[in-house]
Parts: sequence; C-alpha cells; structure tokens
Amino acid sequence: MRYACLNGGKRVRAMLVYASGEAVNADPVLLDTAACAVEMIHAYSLVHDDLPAMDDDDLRRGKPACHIAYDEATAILAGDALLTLAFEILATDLTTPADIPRRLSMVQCLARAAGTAGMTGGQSLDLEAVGRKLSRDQLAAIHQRKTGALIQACVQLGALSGDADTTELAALDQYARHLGIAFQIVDDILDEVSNTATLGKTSGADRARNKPTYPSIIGLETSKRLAEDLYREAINCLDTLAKNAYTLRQLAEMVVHRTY
Ligand code: GRG
Repeated sequence: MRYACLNGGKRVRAMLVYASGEAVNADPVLLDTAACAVEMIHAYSLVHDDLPAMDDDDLRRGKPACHIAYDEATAILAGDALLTLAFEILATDLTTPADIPRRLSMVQCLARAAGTAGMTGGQSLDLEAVGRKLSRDQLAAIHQRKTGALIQACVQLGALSGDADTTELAALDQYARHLGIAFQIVDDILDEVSNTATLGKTSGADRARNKPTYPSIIGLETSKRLAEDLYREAINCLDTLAKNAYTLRQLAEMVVHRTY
C-alpha cells in the first residue's frame, strides 16, 4: 500500500481538494483527510489498472508496477485495502468536518465517483471498448466516468469542507467537469507524443492495445485544440466565484499544459 501510494505521482487530485477548499474559505486542516482519501482511491485504481487482466502495464511512475515489484495477489489486495482505507479515514478521522451530515455527504460523493456511476463503471466500458470504433461522444462518456468523476469529486470534497453557496458549488462543478475531460485528452495526447522515460509509464500503450483515444478519433491537432477550449471553459467558470480561485486557475493551467 505504501509502495502504491507514496511512490511519486503529481498529486493533482489532492491539490484540487485544497484549491477548491481555498476557494470557499475552508479551514486547510479540514481538507487533509479528503485529500488523502482521493489519492488513496487514485493509487488503488492505478494498481488495479496495471494488472495483467486490465491494462497490463509493467511500469508506473517510473518504477515497476505494484504487481511487478510484489506479485499479483499482493497488488489486488493492496488496491482493495487502499480503497477501503479511503472511506475509513473519511468516516473516522478527526480532521474531517465534524458535523455528521457533511461527513456523510463527503463519503457519498467519493463513493459515487469511485463506483459504477464513476471510475469503476468507466473502467469497465473502457475495457469493453478495446478494438472497437467509438464516436467522440461515446469516448467522452467513458472518460467522464473513468477519469472525470474522481476529478469532480475532488472539487466537490473541497467545496463541501467550506461555506460555498449553491451558485458557487455549481460553478466549481462545471469547472471540474471541463477539467476532467481536458485531463484525459491531455493524457491521451501524451501517450502518443511523449516517451516512456518522461511519462514514467509505457508510452504508445493505447495505440498498441488498439484503444480508442481522442487522437485516434479526432486527430492529434483537434485533440490539442479541444483540450485548450476545455481549459478556457474551465477557468471561465471560476469568474463567477467571489472568493479566491487563483490556485484552481493555476491547477487547470498545470493539468492542460503538462508534459508528463
Ligand atoms: C481499476 C477501477 C479501476 C479503475 C482504473 C484511473 C484508471 C481507472 C485507470 C488509469 C488509466 C489511465 C492512464 C487513465 C487516464 C487518466 C489517469 C487516471 C491518469 C493517471 O493520473 P495522473 O497523471 O497520475 O494524475 P499520477 O501518477 O501523477 O498520480
């Protein structure tokens, strides 16, 4: 579990929790548990995604994938335990907002994003799509669940820790929705154009596995333009926020213009 969680990674999801909390005046101490919980769920998903039965990748974050460093059974169990621990800390840790309805909303938000309606359902559709021809809308629907739902949850968890009103919550949600899709498009682009040493995972893996991606459906240049458009739409959503959205803007910039 430590190997999977503490072996690097950009920590984008944790930063989104903090940045969204900052935008709604949340006490930063109250954000630690949610930030850890989303990173645990993310780490579990990467461990399971790398398994031979899923994307079958040997390299993650520049190091042997968990099932290579240990073995498949250990990797499956480490993933299971990280997923479970995320909910345990969110439910019990004293730094989570103390009032029970708010805590329950946070647990519910994370469970939805990780489950059938979110990441796990998206991963299932993603596996089914291998070797098939998808429309752009079908691909977007898969990515919204596989990658976007957890990104949206990060922003919601930050917002739930502060005093956002419904208009602010809606603006933050729209920001996260655009950013989630942009994140995946950039991931698809990097898989095509970058190299294994820079990415810390096998480059060209999507093409090798005949997976539908944004570049394979709409081309590389249109994918780049789409990511840029979504980036602008994401930051425009923040204009309606009265409070401090500086870090959310910086994060969108980092996600869309990253090179690894
Ligand atoms: C196994 C239920 C289950 C789900 C797996 C997240 C996922 C679903 C699969 C990972 C495959 C993948 C490359 C998805 C693209 C988006 C993504 C999650 C990229 C990796 O996230 P980063 O770039 O990773 O934030 P780091 O290592 O920086 O934390």
